[in-house]
Order: sequence, then structure tokens, then C-alpha cells
Amino acid sequence: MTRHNLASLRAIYNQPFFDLIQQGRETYRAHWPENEVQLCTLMSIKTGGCSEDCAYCAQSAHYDTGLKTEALLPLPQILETAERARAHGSTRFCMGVAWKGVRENDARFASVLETIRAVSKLGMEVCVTLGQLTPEAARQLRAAGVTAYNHNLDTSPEFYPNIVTTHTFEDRLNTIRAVQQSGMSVCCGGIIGMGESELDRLKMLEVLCSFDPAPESVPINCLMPMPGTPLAEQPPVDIFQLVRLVATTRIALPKARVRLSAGRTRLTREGQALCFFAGANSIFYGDKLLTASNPGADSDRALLEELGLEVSRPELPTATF
Ligand code: SAM
Ligand code: DTB
Ligand code: SF4
Repeated sequence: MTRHNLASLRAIYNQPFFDLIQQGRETYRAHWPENEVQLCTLMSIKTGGCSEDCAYCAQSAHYDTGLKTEALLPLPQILETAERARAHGSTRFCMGVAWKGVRENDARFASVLETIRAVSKLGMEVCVTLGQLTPEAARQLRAAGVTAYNHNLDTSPEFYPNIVTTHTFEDRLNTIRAVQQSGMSVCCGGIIGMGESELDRLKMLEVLCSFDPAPESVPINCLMPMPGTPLAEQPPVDIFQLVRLVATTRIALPKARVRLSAGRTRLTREGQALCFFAGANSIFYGDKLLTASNPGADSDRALLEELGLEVSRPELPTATF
């Protein structure tokens, strides 16, 4: 497989629009069962009060966002939500916490591990996003049954300090290395619409292309401007720029799940259809993301049906079942 660099990514991205989406579609068809979309449900299991100053995030304690903070939720409540997600057709369950990172010997981490052991018995892919990890914490998560760990680069190395000052881009890479060593899959992507340039987006993609192994999934979030955060007034992302990035990601990382993530509430059905055509094959499904809203499950079901798209089966480690 070609390992893309910035020059090759720019050449792909800057093609005439229809050539680009056609190449995205062809790459998708060569690597994936046709017309299948993965449905993932997100649940915030510890909300707000985070020490980090990520400029996009409603959960940062640095900004007055009016969000109600919540301590780590108890296992039965999480399990019930996971069971409901499965009953509604989700094949991946992703739990998020507003932490800078995991402290290995903390009782709260022990509680998260216990929750993962229970949720992983439900037959869905299990993803968590808990912030920074040590290699030992990553090993314990893998042993508890996590299939994928979400830790986004969010933007280019150059633009990152404009968005976060309480940790570095290198910190993000260190956590991703710990995840890779543990054997969990890496779910890693970014946010567009934070004031970065299109080149910054391709620079982020260049870093994703350097991962070994390649990321299993790449969430592409459009900024949801959160009141009270420094990015509250950012204008929406241009749809053609989003579609171009989706297609370029599909072409550069053919085997990755490309997830059309936060911000779908501001996309039209036609815009989303173009993203699927260009190679997106996963969405967050259910009325809520972590703290922000998502299109309703009913309207998503209707959209998939109108486009003739089906729900993909979970990909589970064979040892588990
Ligand atoms: N605290 C952990 C961390 O930062 O890795 C996990 C949770 S954090 C909320 C997960 C990801 O959600 C972020 O990396 C970012 O890509 C995305 N995200 C958060 N707020 C967002 C927003 N307002 N709009 C779009 N994406 C957002
Ligand atoms: C990802 O890339 N997007 C999800 C998931 N990984 C954890 C989170 C989106 C959060 C959107 C804003 C919110 O709900 O607060
Ligand atoms: Fe905290 Fe994660 Fe939000 Fe940053 S993105 S403020 S680390 S919850």
C-alpha cells in the first residue's frame, strides 16, 4: 500500500471534485462490502469538569459553558444504555470520559475496567476514550475487552497549540503508541472548522498515514460550536471541503472506517449522501453524542433506507466468541 505524504495528499485532494469523489468511491468498493454503514453509539460516562483547555470542548473546566458536570456513572446505568444501543442496531459502543488521562491505581479506573468487562460481553465492538494512557493502562484496557481506543490528533501539529495548551501533540502521539503496543485498534481522527486551513487538515492526515499499523478508524468531526468556548462563533464548514477530506481520507487509508462524526445536525441529507459516496462508512447513531445533539435515530434510519445502505455487522476478535 502506498504510504502517502503531504505532496501526494495535496495532489489527491486538489483534483477536480468529481474525479476525487469517484476515486474515493472506487477505493471504497475495492476494500469494503458495498453499501454498509457501521452504527456506533456514544455515551458520556463522566461528564465535564476536565482540567484541559481544548478550545472546542464543552467539558473543559476552563470555560463557562453551562454544562452540568457528572461523576463517573455506575455500571448498571451504563450497561442498560449499552443494551438499548444494541437493541436499536448499534454494533459499536463508545464510552467517553472527560479526563486528562488515566491514573493506573485510581479506583475510578478500576470501575471503568469493570464496566468494560460487562459491556464487552454484549457482542458489540467496545471503544473507549479516556484521555492519556500509559502502556500499562492500555494493557489493562485491552485485557478487559476494549477493541478500539479513541484518541484524536484533532488537527495538524502546527495548529495544535492554538487549540490546546495544557498538553502537546507529542503527548497525543505517546498515548497512541501505548495503544498500538497493547494490541487495541487505534481510532484516531480530528475536527475541522476550528479556524485551521485546508492544508492543516492534510497535515493531520499525513500524520495518520504514518501510523504503523494504520488506524482502524478515522472519525472526522465538524466543529459543533459550544457556547462559552473560545470557538463558539466559528462558522460552519463548507460541505465541499468536508467531502474532499472524506474522499482523501478514504483513498489514503483504504481499510480504515471513515466515520462521519460530530456535526451531522448541520449537514443536509444531500451533503451526508455525498460523504457516503466519497467513502464514509460509519456514523454515530442515537440522539446524543457526548454532550451535544446528533440527528435522531429515526431520521438516520430513514436516510440509510432511502440511500439503500445497510448496517454492517460488528467486527469482533474471534477469541471472544
Ligand atoms: N478527554 C478525552 C480526549 O480528549 O481524548 C476524550 C473525550 S473528547 C470529548 C473526544 C473527542 O471529541 C475530541 O478529541 C474531539 O475530536 C471531539 N470533540 C469534542 N468536542 C467537540 C466539538 N464541540 N465539536 C466536534 N468535535 C468535538
Ligand atoms: C470522536 O471523534 N467524536 C466523538 C467521539 N470521538 C468520542 C465525540 C464527539 C463529541 C461532540 C461534542 C459533544 O458531544 O460534546
Ligand atoms: Fe477534556 Fe477531552 Fe474535552 Fe479536552 S477534549 S477538554 S481532554 S474532555
